[in-house]
Amino acid sequence: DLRPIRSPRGIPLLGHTPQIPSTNPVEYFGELSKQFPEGIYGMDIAGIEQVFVYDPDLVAEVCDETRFFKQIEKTPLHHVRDFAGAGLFTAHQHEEEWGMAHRVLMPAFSQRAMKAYYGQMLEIAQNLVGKWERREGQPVNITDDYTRLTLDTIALSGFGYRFQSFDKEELHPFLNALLGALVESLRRSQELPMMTKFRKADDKRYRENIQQMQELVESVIKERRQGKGGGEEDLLGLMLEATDPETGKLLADDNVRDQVLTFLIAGHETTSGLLSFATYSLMRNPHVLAQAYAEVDRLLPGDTVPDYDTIMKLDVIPRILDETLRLWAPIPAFGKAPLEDTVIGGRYQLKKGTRVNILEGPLHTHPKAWERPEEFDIDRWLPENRAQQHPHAYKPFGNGLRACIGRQFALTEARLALALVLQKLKFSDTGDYKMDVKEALTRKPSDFKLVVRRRQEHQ
Ligand code: MNH
Repeated sequence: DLRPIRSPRGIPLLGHTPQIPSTNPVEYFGELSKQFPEGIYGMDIAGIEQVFVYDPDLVAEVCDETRFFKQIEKTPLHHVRDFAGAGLFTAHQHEEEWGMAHRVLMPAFSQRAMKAYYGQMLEIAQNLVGKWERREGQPVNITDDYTRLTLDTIALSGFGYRFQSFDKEELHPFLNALLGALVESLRRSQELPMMTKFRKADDKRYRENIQQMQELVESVIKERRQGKGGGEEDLLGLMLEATDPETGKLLADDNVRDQVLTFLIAGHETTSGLLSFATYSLMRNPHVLAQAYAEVDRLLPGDTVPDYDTIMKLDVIPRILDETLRLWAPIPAFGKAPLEDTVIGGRYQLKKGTRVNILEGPLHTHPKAWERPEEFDIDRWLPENRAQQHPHAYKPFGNGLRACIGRQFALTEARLALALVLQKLKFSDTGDYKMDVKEALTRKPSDFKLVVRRRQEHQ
């Protein structure tokens, strides 16, 4: 009882390529999903047949690792390899580099390991709050400052390197180079290769941006080799000194470089987006904000400096983060491909290697799995309600072996930052901000400003 996978109307020869917007393509894919309530549709983009899924039961099949894997070819990640190489995020499943780095680094990302980074996380979170306290009554660019926070945090706790982003008015040039490179790699994945060849000036800029990022990484590694900063136990220490238990080998130097760049990128973009969307959601849901303030005032009265154990006792703030990741997943889609020709949902045929995109926006709001899907409701994440959830309707950290390795890191960092911010500050939205999402590989609110004030009267 096979059925064709339906598609929006396209153009002969060009397929759907011309209709994909150059900005926020995933948002566009999400819009299209409304035309296909069966939870799946297909498109032909730049000569590649792609399938989009968001029905939770279809997603459950695509997340079955005996049948599907993370394929790099035919996805934007293929181009991201131009700068992230065989780092964990962009490595092919069969590349030795993936297994080695995964085994060497996994222990460094357990919840227990987070205690070791806590001091550095706290120091940078205090820098953020300190900056905002000094801006009393003024508008601050929320997303930019959360980006300073997350970049400085991963660099310091992972590599013992200090960006000192809060000392500067401008964001670090690394971030400009990164954004330029990400945008170009995404663009390349959406056009025919012959089009890329014509864009000579863009190619030159692309190479320069990549070189700039790699130079920074080289200097991070060089500082370590000269014995400056960090410890043997941090990510960089492990990568330089730990042997892989399976092969008995050390990571190669050029792979260490790729991993450091991967972590600098993957370790900050997403968490900054999460904190920005969480702050936005709190502004829009004052009853939830009130719950968060009550929790912070109970666990962190006055000027109490939060310790690790207190952060782990938080309950409202983690549920705010869970719900934010449902409605505003910073990585809005991820790709899988069938290992062999297969059929999903008992009716949709997929050829081996077909690019299947899981669309998190439509999945996380699918009526089959979520009641009042558009409502920001943190009680969905109470243990008794969590237990009732569809097991494959929530994938903000991806799936399986290739799911996010940094999940505990991100959630620990975000809990702490939000707790400290709410302990000291209140926001007002004098500019009446309208959500304006910008997608690169991740998505974040663009130009999101709020006025910050101290909560002195509470202390
Ligand atoms: Mn993270 C993979 C989301 C924070 C490092 N991350 C993924 C994937 C998603 C994801 C989704 C899977 C992508 C895919 O299947 O192609 N990550 C997030 C989100 C946050 C996040 C939503 C914050 C919120 N990630 C972090 C942090 C780090 C990190 C923080 C590092 C400190 N993530 C990674 C790495 C991978 C990854 C590395 C690739 C893992 C692998 O394939 O082995």
